Amino acid sequence: FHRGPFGHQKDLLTTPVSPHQWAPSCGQVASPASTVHDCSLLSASHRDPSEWMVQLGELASNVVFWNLRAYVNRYRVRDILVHPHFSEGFSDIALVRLASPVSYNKYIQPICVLSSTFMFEHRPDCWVTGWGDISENYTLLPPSYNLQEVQLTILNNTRCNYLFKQPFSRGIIPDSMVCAGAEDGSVDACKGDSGGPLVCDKDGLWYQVGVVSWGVGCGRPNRPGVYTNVSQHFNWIRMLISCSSPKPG
Ligand code: 4AZ
Repeated sequence: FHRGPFGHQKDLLTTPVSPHQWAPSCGQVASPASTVHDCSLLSASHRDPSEWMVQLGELASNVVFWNLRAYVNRYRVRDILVHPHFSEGFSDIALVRLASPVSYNKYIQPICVLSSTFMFEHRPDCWVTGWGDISENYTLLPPSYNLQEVQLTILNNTRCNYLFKQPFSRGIIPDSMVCAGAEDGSVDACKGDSGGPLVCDKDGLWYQVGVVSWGVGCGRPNRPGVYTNVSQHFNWIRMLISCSSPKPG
């Protein structure tokens, strides 16, 4: 189990990302959006588009002199496309298209997307990152300024629906969503992490498997985090990623 520099804080769900762990391969981990294409980022559709100012390559959210750091880049948003099937708990995914192509560097890299998540189930090398709350019980404290990360596992939907059924509800996880975490609740995303990526390393390449969407609290036993299943939206993503604006008229 990987721990960041403050990993002794066992009561917290996530630990800070340290820059030396930020080793890029095919795809890099970013939050609350991830680069899937030269001009396109993935996020959650329940994020308010008017909040958006795209800043890539960031680890700390409290840095004022962002433009003094060589690896950080800012981009204007061309448009934000919300999935047509989006509703509460379904297809919670949005494509943020940028006005200009991203210039990649050591810390800003595109992430890969596969048309199936099957191969990532039960693998130990999946991670979620974000600047959201570090515990359901710490919501009155400001969340960490440093990007947080935690290693978790992908559950299949049959298992996840079984867990959510206990003790009274019905299975509520559709195929457009995927669950991840730990059945004992020791690791999870939390409020404010929404829109960020759930990524898995396979043979040295990073793949985006999920987008942080919702949960029942954070870090509760038998209540894994619920993520948008990115692979289920593969064709939608592929159809819409582009760098050029549609011609007027
Ligand atoms: C949220 O409200 C949220 N435990 C995101 C993830 C989880 C819970 C809440 C998962 O943004």
